[in-house]
Amino acid sequence: MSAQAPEVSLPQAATSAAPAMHHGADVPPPGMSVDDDVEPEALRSGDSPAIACAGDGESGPRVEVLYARASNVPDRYSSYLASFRTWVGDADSYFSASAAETGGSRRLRFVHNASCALVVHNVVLSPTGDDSFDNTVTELQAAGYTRDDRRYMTFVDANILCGLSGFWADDQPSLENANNHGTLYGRLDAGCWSGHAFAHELTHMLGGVQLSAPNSSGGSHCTDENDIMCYPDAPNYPTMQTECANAANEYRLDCNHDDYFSTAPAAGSYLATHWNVANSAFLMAGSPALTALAPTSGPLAGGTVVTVTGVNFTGATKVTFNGAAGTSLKVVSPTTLKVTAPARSAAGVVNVQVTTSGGTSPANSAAKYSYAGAPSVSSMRPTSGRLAGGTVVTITGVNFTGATRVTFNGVAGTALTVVSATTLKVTTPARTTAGAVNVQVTAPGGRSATGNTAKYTYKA
Ligand SMILES: [Ca+2]
Ligand SMILES: [Ca+2]
Ligand SMILES: [Ca+2]
Ligand SMILES: [Ca+2]
Ligand SMILES: [Zn+2]
Ligand SMILES: [Zn+2]
Repeated sequence: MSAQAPEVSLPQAATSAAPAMHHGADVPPPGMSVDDDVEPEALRSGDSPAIACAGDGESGPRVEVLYARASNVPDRYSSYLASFRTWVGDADSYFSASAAETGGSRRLRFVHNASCALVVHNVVLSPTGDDSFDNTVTELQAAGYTRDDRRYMTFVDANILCGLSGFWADDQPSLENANNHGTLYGRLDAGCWSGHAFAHELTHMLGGVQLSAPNSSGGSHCTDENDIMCYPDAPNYPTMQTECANAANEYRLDCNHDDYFSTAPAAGSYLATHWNVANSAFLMAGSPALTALAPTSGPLAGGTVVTVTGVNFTGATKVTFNGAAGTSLKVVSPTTLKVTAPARSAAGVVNVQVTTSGGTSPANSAAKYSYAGAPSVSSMRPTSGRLAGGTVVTITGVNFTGATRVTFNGVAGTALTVVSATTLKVTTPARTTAGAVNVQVTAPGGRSATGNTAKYTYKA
């Protein structure tokens, strides 16, 4: 029996002016055929992928999963439910791993129950409801699966085709893109039930691969393998180019992240200027998280440019220091940003948090910034020494933690050792003329003032 299904028309979204796209049913991935049912796959212990919990499990744009069979076909819902959840979890993990390749994080947002388990509806079609994609869509619509913020993916218990799904030929980068809202339906038949086929059909329903993409196949797929969405499809049957040779890349979206999915497209690149599935409303950006700050402290006056390292910084809108927003925020990459610390009235350690559309980073030990009071020198011993230098002076005062420099009339001493917040040792530099000089300590809180308690005398 041929795997070829008749061409089908996809439902037109009445609210969109974009032209609808349709193509023939996808051919089965290697090792699968339309006629041979995939065996149930139990939830794998240990590495069983779980979908992400998202809010109430229902509101907003979501992927909604169904099992459907014709009324004259035996019900295999219960024997496959765990498998459906495993395959869908696999598909979600492919999105997540693909986002991580460019320093980002994306999870699919599903309809789930109160325990965060994937909801899989059990739908009975008429005896002809499984005969074609159009029939299935018509019956699902009649059954009320018509929310305009859904991607309905149905595991159909039939052997008519491999997979087929709706897709809009709309490559505009705006979030108003037709692929980002409205209702679309996808169908996976029993010979192709798998995480790979689920991710493939769902990616079509999220807008990949547009015909304008650099490596377009000419038929809503791509030519730069290995890739979930690339294969030599109709009508051109193009020659594939192996640009991502790793076999695992057959389970990743967009080899080289240049055609339909990148969490961090370069400015001016194709995906920065056309529809990018990574921006889909049906995906959740991971929350930002911090791993390091540099420097980790600065003066109460603020003004310190802090480099923040972590993940998921794309689109960061705010960086706060104990709740007060920093200024001059510049997102350098998904993993690095720069921000200028605001002023603060009291010394102390504060939490630094980054906010993006994916959430606000949690407070953690790597995200602490210390506001230091200005250092001040109250005494030193000895208070005098030779012109040749080399005298070890013990200086007493406050706010010495993190001190980097002690100067004698502007010339740095050597062998600086910060003993405590109130004590440091430094070796005097040489000097040519005798007399008293100012001693100043530079620490995160600034530079100590000059004064009578901060004088050192060079003796001839
Ligand atoms: Ca039938
Ligand atoms: Ca390429
Ligand atoms: Ca492929
Ligand atoms: Ca590509
Ligand atoms: Zn066609
Ligand atoms: Zn396809």
